[in-house]
Amino acid sequence: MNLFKRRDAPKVDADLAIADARKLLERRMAPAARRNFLRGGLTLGGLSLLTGCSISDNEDVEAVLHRISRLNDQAQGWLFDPNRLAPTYPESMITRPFPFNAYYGEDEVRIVKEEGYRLEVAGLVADRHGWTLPELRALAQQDQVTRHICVEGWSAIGKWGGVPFGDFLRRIGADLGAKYVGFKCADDYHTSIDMATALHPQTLLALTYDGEPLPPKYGFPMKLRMPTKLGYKNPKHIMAMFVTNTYPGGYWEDQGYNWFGGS
Ligand SMILES: Nc1nc2c(c(=O)[nH]1)N[C@H]1C(S)=C(S)[C@@H](COP(=O)(O)O)O[C@H]1N2
Ligand SMILES: [Mo]
Repeated sequence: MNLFKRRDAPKVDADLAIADARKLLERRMAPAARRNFLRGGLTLGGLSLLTGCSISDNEDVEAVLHRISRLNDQAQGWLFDPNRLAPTYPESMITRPFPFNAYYGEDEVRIVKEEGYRLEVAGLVADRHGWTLPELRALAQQDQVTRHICVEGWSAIGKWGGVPFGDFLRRIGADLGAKYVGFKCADDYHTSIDMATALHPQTLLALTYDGEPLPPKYGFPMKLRMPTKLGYKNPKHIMAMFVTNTYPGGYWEDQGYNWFGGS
């Protein structure tokens, strides 16, 4: 249920947004209302009435679509089941080679050195000390073979290992009632996620790929791996994370990609 599916369409796509909003609204309607609704065509104007996102004279379509996207975030948040697990796969199904993707080419992959590296921890947490990689490797680890889905139209199965992120958040005394966890990366990437997903049992602070330390192209020294979210929500080369109640947005999210980004 993602509003904005195309990377090369920086402006939000009205048809996609309407189709998506329609699905969303239908789900929340009584059956009788749904029949009427399906008979009539849905327009941006109609949508604005239904969602309470009014299109005033000086508010452009872009702004309305943005508000619909935020409504979509809220609905996805409500629909997200913190106990439902994403599918896992046998190792024989791993996609080889696993695709590389970033907002730049593979020849520009950021090289982060292990020496001197410390994962910065900030915001609503009790213990803000920075973590070295050996310290993170000493915590209990978990492996998963899951599917990564990119909005650019490909998906691939991979194997990641690392620290269950919920364990890490509890360990650092994070405010688990806060709304967001944000991430800053070694490139100009940044993103943020909802706390329910941060605490999901399959959300991993991934230190390995296919049993080896995460190679630079897949995000050394670490990435956040979430099989319940689309590829762009999974930050690579994490340098800092913070817990906050202030909406942090993200690299693609600020350009119109849906923020919740669940798959
Ligand atoms: N730091 C950083 N993280 C990132 C990106 C990026 O450009 N920079 N791209 C995202 C997107 S759109 C995808 S599909 C995945 C690709 O991860 P992979 O190279 O391991 O396949 O990384 C995500 N995380
Ligand atoms: Mo992606």
